[in-house]
Amino acid sequence: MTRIVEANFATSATGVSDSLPDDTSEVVFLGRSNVGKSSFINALCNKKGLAKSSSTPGKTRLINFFNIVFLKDKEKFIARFVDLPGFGYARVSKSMKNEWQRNLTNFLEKRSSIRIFVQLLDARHPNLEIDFSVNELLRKNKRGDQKIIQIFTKADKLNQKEMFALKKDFPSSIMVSNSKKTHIDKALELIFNSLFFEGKSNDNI
Ligand SMILES: Nc1nc2c(ncn2[C@@H]2O[C@H](COP(=O)(O)OP(=O)(O)OP(=O)(O)O)[C@@H](O)[C@H]2O)c(=O)[nH]1
Ligand SMILES: [Mg+2]
Repeated sequence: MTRIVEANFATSATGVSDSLPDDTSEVVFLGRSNVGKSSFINALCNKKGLAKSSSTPGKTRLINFFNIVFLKDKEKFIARFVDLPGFGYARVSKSMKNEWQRNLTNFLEKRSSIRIFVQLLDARHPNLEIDFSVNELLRKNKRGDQKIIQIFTKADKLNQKEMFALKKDFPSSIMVSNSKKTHIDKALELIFNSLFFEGKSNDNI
């Protein structure tokens, strides 16, 4: 079993230029505003309030870095989690929105320490245009040493029939609930293995 034994906030940045030195492998969490990125980080780390979450979309406005220590078979592994502002948040001014989007895209393309892109999608809305375009952007720009992992959040909001249909459409994705803590361990295992063990294996999409 893999566990996160240490998780601490490191710093915030607005883009590549004021980010930490890129000396540690990073897992970035991205997706639409309010999809549950910050809550997912807290669930993975089993640490409430580590990343600030809120029912108001647009809570995370900066790029937030967390120092993470995994423990697997008595061995420690070091990484960083990166909580990003959400895409597609409407209630900010247009110029601010464009600047965010540009900064974020620039960060995803230029930040050399990113190893894993964890793309989060809302289990209730699996086919949104904005998620497809983010996925396109990632696939087009990702380097050979980078992977994309797709995870659906808010699985607790689906009934059995809806869950069955989602699994049929996305057979290799993981469906988690941050509030009910379901399949968090499965997601953690996938992230850990992709980060440290799988070499250049395929994305889960
Ligand atoms: N029912 C349910 N609610 C969730 C889940 N994950 C997150 N939420 C709720 O969704 C809201 C948004 O969660 P955040 O973690 O702040 O979302 P975010 O993607 O970080 O949002 P931004 O920082 O605005 O981009 C909060 O009210 C959470 O409690 C989940 O798996 N199930
Ligand atoms: Mg957030």
